[in-house]
Amino acid sequence: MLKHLTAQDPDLARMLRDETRRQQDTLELIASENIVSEAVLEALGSPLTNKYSEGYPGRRYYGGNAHIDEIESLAIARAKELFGAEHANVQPHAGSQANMAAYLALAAPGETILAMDLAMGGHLTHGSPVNFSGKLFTFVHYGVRQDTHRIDMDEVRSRAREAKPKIIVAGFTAYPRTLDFKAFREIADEVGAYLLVDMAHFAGLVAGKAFPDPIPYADVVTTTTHKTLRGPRGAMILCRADFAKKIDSAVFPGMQGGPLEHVIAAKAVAFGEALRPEFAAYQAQVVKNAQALAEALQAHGVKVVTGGTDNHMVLADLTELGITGKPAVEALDAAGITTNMNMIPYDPRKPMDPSGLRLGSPALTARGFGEDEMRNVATMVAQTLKQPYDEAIREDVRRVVAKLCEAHPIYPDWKT
Ligand code: DSN
Repeated sequence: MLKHLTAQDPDLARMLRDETRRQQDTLELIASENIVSEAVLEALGSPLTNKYSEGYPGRRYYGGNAHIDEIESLAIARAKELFGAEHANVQPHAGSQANMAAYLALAAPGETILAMDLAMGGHLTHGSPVNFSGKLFTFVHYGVRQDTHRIDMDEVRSRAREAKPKIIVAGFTAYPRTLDFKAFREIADEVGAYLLVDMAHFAGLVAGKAFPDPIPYADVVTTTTHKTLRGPRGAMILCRADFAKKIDSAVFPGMQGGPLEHVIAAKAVAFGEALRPEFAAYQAQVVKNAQALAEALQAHGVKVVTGGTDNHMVLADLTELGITGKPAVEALDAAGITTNMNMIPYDPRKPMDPSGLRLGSPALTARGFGEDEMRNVATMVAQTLKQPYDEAIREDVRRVVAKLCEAHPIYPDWKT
């Protein structure tokens, strides 16, 4: 592996191997990350990166696209089959671009969009003032109830009635429960809004039938392809046939230039994998593993937001442990466990050192971890959070982490 890179650029080759080794030797608990197959990696590292193919299959602005057309058409066909969607655009480079294209297709700059507040579990592109979304559109937000920390559809309805948005967005980055798409649809219909579902976090669960299906209810669905869906870093947009032209024009020429066809090929590979029956078994295990993690953390005295999870993530509330998000991430990192700090609902602290820690099960489940191993992981997380600077505990945790990682290897070909 890396024969040419090692000869030509040994420094970079070393860095690449170091990162691959870090992935092998640590426990990845970031809820938005995953471990792709070697087949996905091969498509990503292919000569397809050389090609310009602005436009869409059969309608390109450059010659030489016969094979690229075949590849992109395959990705589109597989995406449609996987989600039962009428139309798919597989070109968005990332989730932010997918959301930008969807907003621009459905609303004019300045118009109103209703979405989940970032501080309550939404996303930067759901109208944060520092993001293009908050600068270009007028966002209003719903959150979660203070007593249950769950979305209250009555609140969504009253916000929608007040604001009369052009678009209602359903989707989250830090909410450990499912969404009621039927209720979102009813509210959208009542106020004459489009319903946009951003399923970036739970797309894989939807494909594996481990989460409610938004496709029958939404006008447009955006998603990344690299989270629970377990494909390459990138995104796509699914929509009803009557929105196809608007969505395609919003992506190109509206917002992007040449598509990344090597990434689109890798998306096709990942969609092919997701169409196999074992993918549903993987997604069911992702949820079971997150639930085992949540239960075991609570048994160790770590509070989790909403008291559990219905999806792939657990949001720990560190308030009662006397540690905040930033040192918690650093202590876990030092023990070989990778996580991210996160705001919890009604967090009195700031995003750079909030009161929460977000944990997820997709990557460890991809490595073959089951519920017993997740309970073991929960014990180590709890020990570290309670005694973050205890060297003996850190050493013990590191030893168990090393054993677990060795038992679940990734990318054996990349060692050399
Ligand atoms: N950065 C992603 C996440 O971690 O949830 C969202 O874009």
